Amino acid sequence: QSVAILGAPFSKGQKRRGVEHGPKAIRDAGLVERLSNLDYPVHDFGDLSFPHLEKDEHFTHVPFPRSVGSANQLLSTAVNGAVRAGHTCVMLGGDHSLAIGSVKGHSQQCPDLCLIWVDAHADVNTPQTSPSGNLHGQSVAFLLKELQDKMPDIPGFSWMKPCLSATDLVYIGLRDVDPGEHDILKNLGIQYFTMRDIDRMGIQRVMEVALDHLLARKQRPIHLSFDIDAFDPSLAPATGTPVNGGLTYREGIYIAEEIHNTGLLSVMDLVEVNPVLGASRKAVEATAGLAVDVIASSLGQSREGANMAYQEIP
Ligand code: DIR
Ligand code: MN
Ligand code: MN
Ligand code: MN
Repeated sequence: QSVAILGAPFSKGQKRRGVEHGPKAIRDAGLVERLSNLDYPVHDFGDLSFPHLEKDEHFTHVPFPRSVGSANQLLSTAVNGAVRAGHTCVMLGGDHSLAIGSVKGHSQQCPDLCLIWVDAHADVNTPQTSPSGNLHGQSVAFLLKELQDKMPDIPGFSWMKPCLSATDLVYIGLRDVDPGEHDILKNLGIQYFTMRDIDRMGIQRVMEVALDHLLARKQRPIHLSFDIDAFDPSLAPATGTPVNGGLTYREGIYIAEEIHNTGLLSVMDLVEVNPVLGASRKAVEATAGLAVDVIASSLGQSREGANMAYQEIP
């Protein structure tokens, strides 16, 4: 198995500039070198280039709908191609609206995929429930079949049809959920683990229940969508919407290791690293270095010191 890295320098799913420099920050933190310590070839396909749209008026209070729509359409084609070529795909954001195209492109190759969303936020607002209007807080609403009748025709998204059911999704790390999002989580019976659940159950039990929920019935490809703001802001300060009380370093790495250990990781997103928002160069390097650690652990870097070679021994 080989790994494909796709950079997605895009920021118009939210209002703070700088997150488009996330892919460069994560590469500068040594991503490719770290992955080359693992046992498979790594192909860095560089950054996608997204067209700049001159005219892109708000849709109700939602900014940049056409820019977000067209960037995601392009990304979905790229992810689809990388998976079709046999790669495990790592998408470097950019803001979390990019998960729309990443998951959609993945689902075109793997229609039975399941989604693990690691985030302080649920990102399941519809334009109607969204307090901010920002599309990075609405990605999951585009993906869920159950919300199709709640989604208006947003300019730029005519290509996008939902591809997941509510039972195909698990959240981990939630601690800032909008009222309309909470209604959706409850009404659709979505499985989620808040930071409070992690406090109560421990991360080991959370991962056991989460993976069982998605995989017990049948083994299927995993899409991991990891928002760096899932981590505590003391560890990941360079991000647009930090929320206190996040994942510890060890909890975040444990999540990644357990997903690796399933052998089913097919595509992962690492999003919302914003190097412009770090208070210092050290803060930016810490955040980007953490992103590299999560990606490496998801792909098989082990704290035990051994790598995948030993897993092959029956
Ligand atoms: C908020 C913030 N729920 C919104 N969402 C963020 O704008 O919909 N997601 N920051 O990562
Ligand atoms: Mn997010
Ligand atoms: Mn978030
Ligand atoms: Mn391994």
